Amino acid sequence: MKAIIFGVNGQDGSYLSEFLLERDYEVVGITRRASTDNTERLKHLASNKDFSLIEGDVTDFISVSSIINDHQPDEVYNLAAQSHVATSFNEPLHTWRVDAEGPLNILESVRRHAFNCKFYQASTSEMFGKSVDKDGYQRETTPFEPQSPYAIAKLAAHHKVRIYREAYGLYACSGILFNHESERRGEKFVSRKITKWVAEFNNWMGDENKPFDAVADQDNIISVMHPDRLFPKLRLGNLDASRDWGYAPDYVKAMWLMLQKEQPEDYVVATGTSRTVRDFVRIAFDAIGVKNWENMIVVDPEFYRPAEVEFLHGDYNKAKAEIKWSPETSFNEMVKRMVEYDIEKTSCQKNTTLI
Ligand code: NDP
Ligand code: GDR
Repeated sequence: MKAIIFGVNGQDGSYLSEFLLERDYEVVGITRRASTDNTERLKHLASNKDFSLIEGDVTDFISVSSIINDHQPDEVYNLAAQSHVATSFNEPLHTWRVDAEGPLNILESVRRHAFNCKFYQASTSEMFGKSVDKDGYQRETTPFEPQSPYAIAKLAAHHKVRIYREAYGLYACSGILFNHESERRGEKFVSRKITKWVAEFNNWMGDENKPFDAVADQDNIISVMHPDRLFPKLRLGNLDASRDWGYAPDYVKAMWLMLQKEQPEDYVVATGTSRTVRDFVRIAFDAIGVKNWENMIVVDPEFYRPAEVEFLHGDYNKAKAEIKWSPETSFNEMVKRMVEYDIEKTSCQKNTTLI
């Protein structure tokens, strides 16, 4: 089997590549041209003979249609996106081109050149926006009420997938995935921003300041033992936003399972539990044994959004019943893994700098 992954060098693309290679797929990954190397998450796959990378950009129909025509894949996964919600308010046109026109370029290329191939689109819980069913969940039937240029572009793509399926009979489906994080998460998303800061803070404290021994002024944390040593506080936006957070390696399995069904359908992929950003911060600090974490953060309006999605809580019962998918990694375990990974990574970087 041959799979093409657009957005292969992102968080999900790297895990999906591993997942498919373990199942004896040939994987062709598409990355857009960058002036410096943007394949950090894929380094460990470089020597795999079944894995190759080629340049391509989803906004360029010629590039996309040549790739589909030349490779004649069995499955195509579109994970490529400008995926940062806050950025979409500043770059709405770019977001539209990548997140709405990009999927259309792929769908049309598949229809013209590889009609029998199966197509997966990365849809998102952001499409629900403010909309929640009376029982407090969002599911496949919940009306969409997007709150950002990102969510609107993704919703346009979501409907295009449905149209290509219903009008042309293409095997095309969308996974409506709720937030999922990992050690490979981009550093601008709140989860990784928190775990990276907590790890750096942990390493700054060092063994000499443990058990925790520091005071805080408005912007900095000050070592009691060495008052000349300062560490800038963690600056965050809305701490009350609530997200249904899962673990990315669990979620790429759901993408694949969807494409193994006889008939294409859309599925919600979530954990069924919702937690606030404040909860995330608390659990991350727990991992380093710090309790008085409220003194360590500053709420900074710079990180507020012009419009916010306050509450996401997914019902994944359809996926559980029809594709036998359930989340495997708990929220606490995921946060702990991310903090531990960042502690290791940060201390290695510190050592490298010293050398
Ligand atoms: P990432 O931001 O980590 O990855 C997105 C990828 O898309 C990157 O590899 C990026 O490449 C690539 N890309 C951006 N623009 C283009 C372009 N014009 N042509 C080709 N490739 C492009 O996102 P995730 O891995 O977290 O998410 C994967 C998909 O799932 C995205 O579509 C996202 O919107 C969606 N999603 C994610 C969720 C999550 O919680 N992670 C939840 C629901 C949906 P580059 O490195 O060059 O920027
Ligand atoms: P989200 O993820 O917008 O849900 O989109 P993000 O981690 O950016 O924000 C989650 C929530 O945290 C609040 N927040 C902050 N967010 C960021 N980035 N930085 C901060 O400092 C900060 N402080 C508080 C946000 O306001 C928000 O409420 C992610 C992306 O992966 C999308 O591509 C995907 O579609 C959705 O998840 C499901």
